[in-house]
Amino acid sequence: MPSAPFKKILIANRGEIAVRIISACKELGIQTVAVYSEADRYSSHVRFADQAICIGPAKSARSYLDQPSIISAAEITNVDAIHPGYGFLSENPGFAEVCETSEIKFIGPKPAVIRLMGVKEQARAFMRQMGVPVLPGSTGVLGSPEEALETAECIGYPVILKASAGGGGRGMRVVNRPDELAGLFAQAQSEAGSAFSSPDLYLEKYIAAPRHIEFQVLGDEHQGVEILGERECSIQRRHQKLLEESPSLAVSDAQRAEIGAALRRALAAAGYSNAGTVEFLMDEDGKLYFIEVNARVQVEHPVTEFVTGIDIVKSQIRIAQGERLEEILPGPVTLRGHAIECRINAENPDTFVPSPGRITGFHAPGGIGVRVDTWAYTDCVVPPYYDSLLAKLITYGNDRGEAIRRMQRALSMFIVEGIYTSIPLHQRILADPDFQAGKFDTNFVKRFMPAGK
Ligand code: MV4
Repeated sequence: MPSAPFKKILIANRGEIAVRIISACKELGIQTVAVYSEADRYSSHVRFADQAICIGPAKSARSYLDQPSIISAAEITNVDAIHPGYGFLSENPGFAEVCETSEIKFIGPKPAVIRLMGVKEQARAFMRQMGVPVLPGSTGVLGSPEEALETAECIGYPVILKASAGGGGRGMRVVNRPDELAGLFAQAQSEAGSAFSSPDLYLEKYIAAPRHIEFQVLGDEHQGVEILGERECSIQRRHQKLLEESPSLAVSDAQRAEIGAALRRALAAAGYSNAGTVEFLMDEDGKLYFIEVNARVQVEHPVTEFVTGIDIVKSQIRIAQGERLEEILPGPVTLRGHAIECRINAENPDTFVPSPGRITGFHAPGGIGVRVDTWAYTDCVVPPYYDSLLAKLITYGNDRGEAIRRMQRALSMFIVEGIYTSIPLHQRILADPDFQAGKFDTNFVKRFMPAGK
């Protein structure tokens, strides 16, 4: 049953995460195949991989999302496995199935598990049954606006309607009063129907000023599960995270242990194998409630790597080779020190308008406790077709204060010329007394927006 070690992996992604996955493969002695669109011919992942294949035009739908092109590239190069990174095909159960049929290992959970976690209402029901705290709300999909009204009366307003096939903040409606419900239900249903595969809705108690906290997990193919602490991801704007840290100042040791134990049971029962993230909202009383699972590696995984000393991407690959967590991990998981990540985006720091173009000068900081994950270099071109993430700057310190000061000095030594970046916004956030005191929720970044938006 445990498959042989991989000789060659295809990376079905681009940008910094493709480079990150190539790094892990190099350290494991695994050959790599990059795929790229016509817009990415001169991208770093193409240069660093052992082989590279152009899979189509710039538009993602015709390249990084084009399953036949990617499978063909995998077959031509005779790879053993495909690493999907994040975004694109990473949580597509159909693609995971196609890989299986083509006898290529998909580095991720089994298709049925991806599917369960992708149907948000089912993931919520599963977690509730397993004793993980979930928000008061509907049981199963809402059959009608009348049923929604009954449930809302039961739990009290405000409530939030969510698309079962949604996630990441799309297709949600906050309902403050009973008379608004029918109208918002119809809106949410039609939006969900056209944006996602299904119009199914469910309902939860609405938390107006939550913290967004997520637990990093690793599951192997033998029911082994480990919890790698949590990340604080409340510093975001319009569901785009800007800064993440680990651990969260708001999570107590007792809470971490309690949620961790429940998640170990739940994910082992689900047969979860791969790296994954379990998202929670923390209410004003400091209680944590499950909201959804991300069945992939995440952008912000390096903060967890710093505080645990565990290489999450290498772990993903070794899990997919059939190895057990006991073999992969150096010992019991412990958290030490504090790590912060700033997402350096190619965008105007005041308006958030994307800023593609040529980078005419580039210098990344280094030194103790500093890590830069990037695909950028002097004279590279940031294409307008994809997300604007240029680099991730991650700092580690013995405590949060040291990690913050290290981030401030590293930002001051980060040079990107020729385009706008979010660096000045990060500097304003880090200098904010409330940020420094750890007093913030998901509304924090609004104070830096011109019209408070
Ligand atoms: C919520 C919520 C308040 N109450 N659910 C947005 C992303 C998606 N994963 C879940 N989201 C939210 N769900 C209840 N019951 C507020 C949000 C939310 C949010 C969550 C995490 C990080 C940033 C956010 C920004 C606005 C709304």
